[in-house]
Amino acid sequence: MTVSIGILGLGAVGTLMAHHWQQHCLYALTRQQQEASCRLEDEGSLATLHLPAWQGESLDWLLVCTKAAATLDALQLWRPRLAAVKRLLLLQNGMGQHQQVQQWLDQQGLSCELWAAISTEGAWRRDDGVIVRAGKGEILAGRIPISINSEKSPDTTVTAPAPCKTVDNIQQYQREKLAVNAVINPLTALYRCRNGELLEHPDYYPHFKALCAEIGDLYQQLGWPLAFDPLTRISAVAKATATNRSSTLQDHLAGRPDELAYITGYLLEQAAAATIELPLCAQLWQQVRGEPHPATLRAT
Ligand code: KPL
Repeated sequence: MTVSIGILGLGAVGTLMAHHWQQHCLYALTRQQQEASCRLEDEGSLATLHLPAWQGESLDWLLVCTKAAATLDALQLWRPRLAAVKRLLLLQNGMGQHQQVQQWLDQQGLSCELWAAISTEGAWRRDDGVIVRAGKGEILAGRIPISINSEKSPDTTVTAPAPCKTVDNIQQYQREKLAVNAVINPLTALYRCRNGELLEHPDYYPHFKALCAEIGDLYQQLGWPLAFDPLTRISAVAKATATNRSSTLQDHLAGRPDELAYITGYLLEQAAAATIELPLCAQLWQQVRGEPHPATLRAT
């Protein structure tokens, strides 16, 4: 079935998704409110898609692939047209932004459903602007069950367009991915190294191991079940993505704001709310940001 999908944030992930969904009716939501060309190189062949600018046509899905911290500002820009959107699907790293978006939707009296997605697909932007697909992975999507004002009960037969796989408990998968990102992303940013070096370097590995243990303990104390041993799983991800620069390191190298507020920062907030100490995460935040996280200041 063809569905109508708007894409907000046509970076590496947004472009990859546009190509996945090219049989659907796609629209671009760009800052300039113009059509967009999305170039993707996959296994050596280059394909270009032209997406018309969204003029407010009704959308089954609005995919948001901006950085987590930019989500609300980006949505605010499109506020006058959001009544035409049935579902918002946030495909981003980190956690915490979903609650902010839901609160904002409720304040605005908007009843579109909120969905989250996580992806293990790999893509990066080459200097010439072409997005290069770096690795095939899985995209999981699910409804976020946190709407406060939603009057009608959600239609549980809805599934996100393939290749997204719709799951009931997206929060569980988000937390699992968060554990991975909370180790690899800040450490690679601190040491300015590729993911695989965390396992090999005699100074980085003890830090990596200790952080996996701290995050595993936190999850246990918060009652967040993990379907894996953190050290084993996070080591496997670092190995599988050994030559990658993490998204946080890429942000730092490019001078862009990173998403650590929604990764390490989110864990520090959760820990502080439950009066749990998280010394390594707090220290990492301080080392990477040059100042303590507000949640650790509140705790002292
Ligand atoms: O998701 C990632 C990221 O860089 O944000 C990992 C899994 C760490 C791969 O680089």
